[in-house]
Amino acid sequence: MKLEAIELRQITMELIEPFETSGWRETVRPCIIVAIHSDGLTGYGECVAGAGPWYSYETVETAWHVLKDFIIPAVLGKDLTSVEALQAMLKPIRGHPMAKAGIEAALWDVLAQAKNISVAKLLGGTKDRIESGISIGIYKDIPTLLDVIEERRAQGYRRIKLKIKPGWDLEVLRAVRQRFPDMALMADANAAYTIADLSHLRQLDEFGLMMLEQPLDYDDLIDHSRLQRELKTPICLDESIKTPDDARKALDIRACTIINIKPGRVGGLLNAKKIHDLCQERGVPVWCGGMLETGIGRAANVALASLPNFVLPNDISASARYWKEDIIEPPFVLEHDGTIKVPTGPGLGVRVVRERLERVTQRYQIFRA
Ligand code: OSB
Ligand code: MG
Repeated sequence: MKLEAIELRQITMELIEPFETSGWRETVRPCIIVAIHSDGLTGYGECVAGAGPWYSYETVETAWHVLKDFIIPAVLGKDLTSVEALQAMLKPIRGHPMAKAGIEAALWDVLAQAKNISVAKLLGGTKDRIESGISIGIYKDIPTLLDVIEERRAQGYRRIKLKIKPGWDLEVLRAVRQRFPDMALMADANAAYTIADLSHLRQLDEFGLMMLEQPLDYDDLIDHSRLQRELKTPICLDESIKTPDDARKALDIRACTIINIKPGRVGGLLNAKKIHDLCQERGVPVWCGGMLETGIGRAANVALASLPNFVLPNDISASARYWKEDIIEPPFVLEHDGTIKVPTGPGLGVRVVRERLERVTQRYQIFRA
């Protein structure tokens, strides 16, 4: 398929409520929507780099630069029949996984449409619905947090992930456990601790957490391996796993026993699938993380999470958890059983509403072969 034109669009989406982690707070969500035009088809992908270098070093500015000046010139006008071919073309460009994942997702969408199948099917997905969990940020006090959890459970979310940090951890989890003794619960520190906090972190074992996500530094494997030896709670890595090789090394040294897979963080859906396959071979469960995606990125995440080894609840919540109005139709909704349906239509299986997309666009550029 010849990549005849590529569009870049920086958009800003207003979150329904602020999202706060151990390291940053988001009230609006900027991202880049990539569109590929080929053979009369349009494929969409979302680049999840955000406002600042908080979660990773990439930002909307760095991603725009790398897409415009390096990635698009490398692929524009080329005839691409596989995602592997795209990956090979982008190999000389080091790092910048979110920028690469944005265009790669658009190619998956176009390739699937050309075959008249869903991205889920093209990836090898086997599920018709995926388990939906919810990630709950840091709030001003514990009573407020307990009310938020109550409300989310009433909506049908069956697994709750709480953001933690030093000073918002033991007391919070104790209160949550007291109120919800049997709830599926996990915690995500976004790298807020160090190995010097070992004896403090050992106290988390009393809460029966499904897992503790990314307790230590954002690129560490070694200290996590040491920590996992000392904890009963399973460690799940997020930030530290940037490539399939990272995943292999992490499993080899038992730096974690679960992996959170995010296509943006690992350079795209193909690498995400490779990590899934590796973990499946080794009997390691995975789940799909989130980056507060619009419906475009969410649709790709849902497709990914339809692969068989996504056996734990995902950070893929309903559109309404994030946005007043999503940029796709129909929006993703939570079913009564706490799942989200995998779209079956061609490509991403959702319709991008151009008029809504245009309304939130801050910056636009089109590149023609
Ligand atoms: O660490 O998983 C994370 C959101 C933005 C950046 C990092 C993370 C998150 C979340 C929310 O936890 C996931 C979502 O609901 O999209
Ligand atoms: Mg995380």
